[in-house]
Amino acid sequence: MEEENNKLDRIIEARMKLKARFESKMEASPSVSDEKPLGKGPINRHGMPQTPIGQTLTEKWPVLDLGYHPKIELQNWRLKIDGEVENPVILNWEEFMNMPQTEDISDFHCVTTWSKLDMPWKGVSFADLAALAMPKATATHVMCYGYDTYTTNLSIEEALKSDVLLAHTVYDAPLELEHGGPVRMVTPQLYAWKGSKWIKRIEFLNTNKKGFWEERGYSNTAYPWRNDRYS
Ligand SMILES: Nc1nc2c(c(=O)[nH]1)N[C@H]1C(S)=C(S)[C@@H](COP(=O)(O)O)O[C@H]1N2
Ligand SMILES: [Mo]
Repeated sequence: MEEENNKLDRIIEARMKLKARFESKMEASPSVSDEKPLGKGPINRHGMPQTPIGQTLTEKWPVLDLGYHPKIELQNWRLKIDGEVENPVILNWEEFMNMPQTEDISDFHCVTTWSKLDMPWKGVSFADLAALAMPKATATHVMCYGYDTYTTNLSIEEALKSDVLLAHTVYDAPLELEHGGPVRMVTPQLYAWKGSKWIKRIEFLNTNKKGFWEERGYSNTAYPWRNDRYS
């Protein structure tokens, strides 16, 4: 019990350090700082128009991926966090589920122009995982890897936003295989391709590298309210 409390204290302390280190970059990011975010509808939880420019709302939840749905049994599931960090870690399922759990309702914006609102996710926040591994002062970006060989890159200040989760549950049920179960990342303030389904590794980088779609002309930054789809 005491050990559990110590672990939680360590994570909280590390989170505060990370917050202090990235706060100004997070505040300068488009979803918070843009004077005229592009879109329509009521103002959402981030202060942005609910429907980003060029998006259409859908009730359905399409499946978009490379066509291969890797089935990982929970006893074989691992999440590796490495690269430019003080404490590289490999979490198994039990260790992952013993991390602090976060619930958040957020919107999902696919670059192919559909958006799905108010998805109730549950999982471990990226910020808590980053706090566990503690990125070195030189770290600026992350590369996320899926079990299907997918990769995608994003900046640490975007990944640290409080609604970025490694989610295992949605609509009160375990995340289905076709949507990236057992665990996928979600990035509600960026286009959804920045959230790897079937996530298996988060690599911290001291430079920006391109992932699968980024290599093929998609944007490095992927800001929905800037129509920032391609580079
Ligand atoms: N591992 C992995 N993650 C992925 C993809 C993929 O092909 N492989 N596709 C991305 C794209 S382009 C989108 S729009 C969303 C789609 O998530 P969904 O199939 O649950 O709607 O997942 C993203 N994450
Ligand atoms: Mo997509």
